[in-house]
Amino acid sequence: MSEKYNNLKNLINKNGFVIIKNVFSKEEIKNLEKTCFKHCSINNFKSSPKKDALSLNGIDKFILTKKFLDPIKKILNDNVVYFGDSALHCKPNERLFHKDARADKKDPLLSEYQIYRVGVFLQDHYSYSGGIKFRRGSHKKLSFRLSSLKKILTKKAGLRSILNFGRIVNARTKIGDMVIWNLRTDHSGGAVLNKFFPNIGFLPIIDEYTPNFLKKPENSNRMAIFSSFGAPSDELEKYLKYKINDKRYIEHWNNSSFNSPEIISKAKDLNLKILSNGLTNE
Ligand SMILES: O=C(O)CCC(=O)C(=O)O
Repeated sequence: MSEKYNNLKNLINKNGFVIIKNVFSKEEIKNLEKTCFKHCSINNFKSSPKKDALSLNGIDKFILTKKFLDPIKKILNDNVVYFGDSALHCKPNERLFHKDARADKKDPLLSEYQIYRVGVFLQDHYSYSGGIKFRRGSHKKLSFRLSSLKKILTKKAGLRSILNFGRIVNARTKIGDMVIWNLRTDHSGGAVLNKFFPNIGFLPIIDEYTPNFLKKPENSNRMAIFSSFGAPSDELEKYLKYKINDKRYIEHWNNSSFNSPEIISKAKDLNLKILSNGLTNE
């Protein structure tokens, strides 16, 4: 495994996210872009396919490679579970800082959460808006909501866990880069790059109301693959239990399967454990 990944675990533990440069060649992304374009064209880029990315023809071959999996394997000490919580996005999500951790009861300042999302953008976001932004260190903080206040009042979390003022970072990925973030990290899609200060990350609500003349332009199509992985853990079990009972996600599970002999054999070669439909082993 490449030595450039040696520091990934430290970086992601410290910041809540990492941006890894040049994981893929331009040609590899160009080929993947053609595949994604076909899938996104089916609904004219108005919505994203309602099945898991590993069940999408062509994208399965991209995910099930050493190149794609090596960084997350390094972060998870080669003990990696795939559970069918991945997607091809044919447009950005709403601009809003949010965490993707679910059924997460512990104090984030004092506990680890070993579930991560890997993102690959099919277009440049160094000079174009529409990428992703993160709040540094927010994986160790609670979100601003009533349940967090309850955790503090019932002493399940300390007051320090609510002071969430880390720097906002625009990922500014180039073609071939990869981002990985902890599911506890605050992130928002559709990141706007200010034309004059692209390295200053503003709140998503400010991005939303930034006039066009102050923005770096958007790409004509915006596609990205987001793929989740975790270490076998109590947190992962709770996460899956929550997700498979979430009505908004039923269609996703029902439309996805990872039981083809090709997928099973590739996963085995790559030492990747696949939970089919988030439920059963293999
Ligand atoms: O489309 C985006 O950039 C947002 C992705 C996102 O929020 C997620 O995958 O959790």
